[in-house]
Amino acid sequence: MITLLDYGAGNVRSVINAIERLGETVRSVRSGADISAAEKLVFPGVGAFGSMMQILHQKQYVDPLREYLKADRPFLGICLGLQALFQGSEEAAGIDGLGLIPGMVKRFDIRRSVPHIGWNGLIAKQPSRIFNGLTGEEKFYFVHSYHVVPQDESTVLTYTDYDCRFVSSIQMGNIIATQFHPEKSGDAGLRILKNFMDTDTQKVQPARSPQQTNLAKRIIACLDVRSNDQGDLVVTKGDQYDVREKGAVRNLGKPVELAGRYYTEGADEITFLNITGFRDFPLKDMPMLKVLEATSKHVFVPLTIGGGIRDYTDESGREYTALEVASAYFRSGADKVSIGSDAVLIVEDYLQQGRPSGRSAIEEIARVYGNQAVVISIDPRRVYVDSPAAVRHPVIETAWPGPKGERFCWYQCTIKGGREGRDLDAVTLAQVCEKLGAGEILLNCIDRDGTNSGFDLELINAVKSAVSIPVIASSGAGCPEHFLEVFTRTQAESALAAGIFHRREVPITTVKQFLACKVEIRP
Ligand code: 1PR
Repeated sequence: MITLLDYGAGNVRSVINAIERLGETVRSVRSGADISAAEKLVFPGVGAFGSMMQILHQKQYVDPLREYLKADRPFLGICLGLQALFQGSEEAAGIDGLGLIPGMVKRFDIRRSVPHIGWNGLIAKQPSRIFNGLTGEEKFYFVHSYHVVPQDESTVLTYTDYDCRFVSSIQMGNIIATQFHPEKSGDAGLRILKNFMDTDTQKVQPARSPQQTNLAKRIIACLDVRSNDQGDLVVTKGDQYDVREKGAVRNLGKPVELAGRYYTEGADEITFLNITGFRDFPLKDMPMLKVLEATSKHVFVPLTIGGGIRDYTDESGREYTALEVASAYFRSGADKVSIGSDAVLIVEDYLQQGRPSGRSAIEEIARVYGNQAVVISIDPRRVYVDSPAAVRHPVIETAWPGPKGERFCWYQCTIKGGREGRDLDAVTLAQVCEKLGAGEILLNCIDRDGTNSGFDLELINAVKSAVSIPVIASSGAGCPEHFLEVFTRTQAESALAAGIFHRREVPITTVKQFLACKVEIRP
């Protein structure tokens, strides 16, 4: 029996699913007494440090938790569940942590993108039972902007490199805590969870511990989902966003099945886009929530969901906030939500008012679930112009001139799945969204979508150089060489594809085999 400290902040479903997959039962903490009675306690912290500590205090969990830890009983902290063990965090000045380990939690002060999102390795500093069965070459999924800085090294279990060397897990007797997410780290992560639960397992060093680690470039499989004309929820795929062929919506498979296939083939992350979310209310008949629930039972890599994340009033006049919609997705197994159309409207409002509203979906969701949980999906289209002076948007000189030989273009944002162009460019959108608290950009390109002609490197370079958050390059992948191109000619942290995977033209395994030894990837 595993006791789970769920304080209601985010996606604990994945942790429950992972533990259940390993044959254990999970009981959630309902009172401080449950903590005291636990045999093995798992604390998957989610969200922001300040709100986590406030909720722990409100629920009167702090004292029983401190007692439990002081008694050196089996404990696994994950992400914020590691940070909570320290004295405090730069994320929440003046708010004390549990103070078990002397030291502080600090924000990354580095030249690379923050949050640190993706798969990275571990450098072992002491033997541990959690290394059992691992080779040492595995990578694990991280997503965080802050890292722990203990006063001395005695508790350090592993280090990880990301422009600096930081502590990625600690061990102190029976207390183990990781900055990475074992529940989102595929088979290697499940192995770590199992090793934690098997308290009799011996402490070992991994067979090989790397001298240094590198963040892997991520390969993401994207499933555009909508109802077809028969009312079935299907994975579809458009050509430049047109998903109909001979009048009917293309049907490329069932969402849960396909996600399972991509997990097995080695996808580093899976994204679902509910492409008609702009007109349907996602919480109405809730098919996407069911898709997420079912997927997260057998897919142990990060899941992102997009489509329809905005404020909404239903037929009976009941109002829902974007935060409520996002919360329903997180509870169903999503790790990140992606906001498309609403982000454009939010940025338009910001530019008009000259300041943030403080209440936009981006700000609200980032405040509760953390910046890393908010992805902005941009659907831009090229607009060619004769000269940079022709428009007031940032313009690039392009190597692919327009139909009339125009040498310049800008990238116009669209909403409602590309149906409506707005007077806003993709670079400005990305910059403002970062300011408002977005943690990552999913950069589509309508011109390249479904064309198999390669990613729009000019677009990716323009947006990537304007922001300091990670960028997912999307649209146009047709062969493994396109992934190499996007990873060597742009700074994009990850690349997403749909059509080539759905049609089995190029499996994910082939992309990874091709990239191995050329760029850092998760094996
Ligand atoms: O606006 O917040 O409701 O979100 C709607 C979401 O649905 C947005 O993220 C938007 O990108 C997406 N979407 C809307 N309509 C379509 C469509 O195709 N008709 N799909 C659509 C976007 C782009 C990618 C695609 C890549 C890779 N599709 O998802 O997977 O372009 O494709 P490829 O590798 O085959 O070239 P909101």
